[in-house]
Amino acid sequence: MPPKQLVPRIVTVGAAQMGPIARTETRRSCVERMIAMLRDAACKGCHVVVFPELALTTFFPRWFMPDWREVDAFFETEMPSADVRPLFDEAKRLKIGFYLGYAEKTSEGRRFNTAILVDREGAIVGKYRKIHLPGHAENEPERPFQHLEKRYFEPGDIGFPVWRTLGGIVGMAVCNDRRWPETYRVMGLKGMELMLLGYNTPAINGWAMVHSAPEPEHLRQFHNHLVMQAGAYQNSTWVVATAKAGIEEGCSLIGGSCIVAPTGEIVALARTVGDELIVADCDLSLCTYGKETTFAFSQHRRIEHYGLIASQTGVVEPS
Ligand code: CDV
Repeated sequence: MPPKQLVPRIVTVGAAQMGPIARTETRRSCVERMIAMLRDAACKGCHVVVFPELALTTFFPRWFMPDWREVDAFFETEMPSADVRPLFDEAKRLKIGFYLGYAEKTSEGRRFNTAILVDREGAIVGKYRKIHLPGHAENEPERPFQHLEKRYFEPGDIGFPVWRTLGGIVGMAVCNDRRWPETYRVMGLKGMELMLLGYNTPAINGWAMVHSAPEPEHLRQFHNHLVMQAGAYQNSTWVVATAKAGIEEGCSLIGGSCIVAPTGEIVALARTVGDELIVADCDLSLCTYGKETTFAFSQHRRIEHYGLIASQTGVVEPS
């Protein structure tokens, strides 16, 4: 019998890395930059484009702002807003879906670090709210800059959904989520074939600076890729990760936007720390091999030994 052939399912994906966004830069200006990359993506045949985390403003958690009115100026209360509507319109005209990260304030006054998935017809088909919020909740003036995500956002309240769209099963995550194996595994257990993610990662760790434990920048980039390559391989999924990069308000953000295959190999990598589109033809049928062999979850997982993962947060050492 001839070997069973898998039918290719190609999704052409763009990671639209953004260079720095100044504190004074308007949403309209950010949207113009995104539209320029969307048009480039259309020329390159993209079906979907991934923009960064908090792509409509500067990365504002780096500042302590005692006045919540100042904080709220960075949040969206509707999506699309009038400023963001041109992005939706152009994407629909070009028939390109997109992932967009932004700060969401709900009608009940709750604040989340959110990403939406918009399909090729311009409809919002998915929403994810960042679950793993790094940083701290109080002002720590001894740091060179703040990382106040725990102050400005609540942890996401909608779990890790996945969606049937783009001819496959698609999941989303935001920045720090990529460092946690649970993120990939929960969506891997729902059959995820393509994970979309945006990030803002400072090139230095503010805590390490204060505690004289500097982490060289090359390690920051190494860990960025390490976690996503491992997550992709161990769940046999594509991962598309888009940075906001470069020197933003005096704070250096790593680039390194990349597209990772289900083998764990990086197949496209940004070269700059500015606005840059990288593209890859992601064949979702390539996920099948890992999902049916080494990582055939139903055959090999031993859940009777995994209970601690979902019942205990911190370390409990043996007595
Ligand atoms: N925006 C982020 O979540 N940034 C974190 C930094 C603070 C470590 C990250 O995991 O990249």
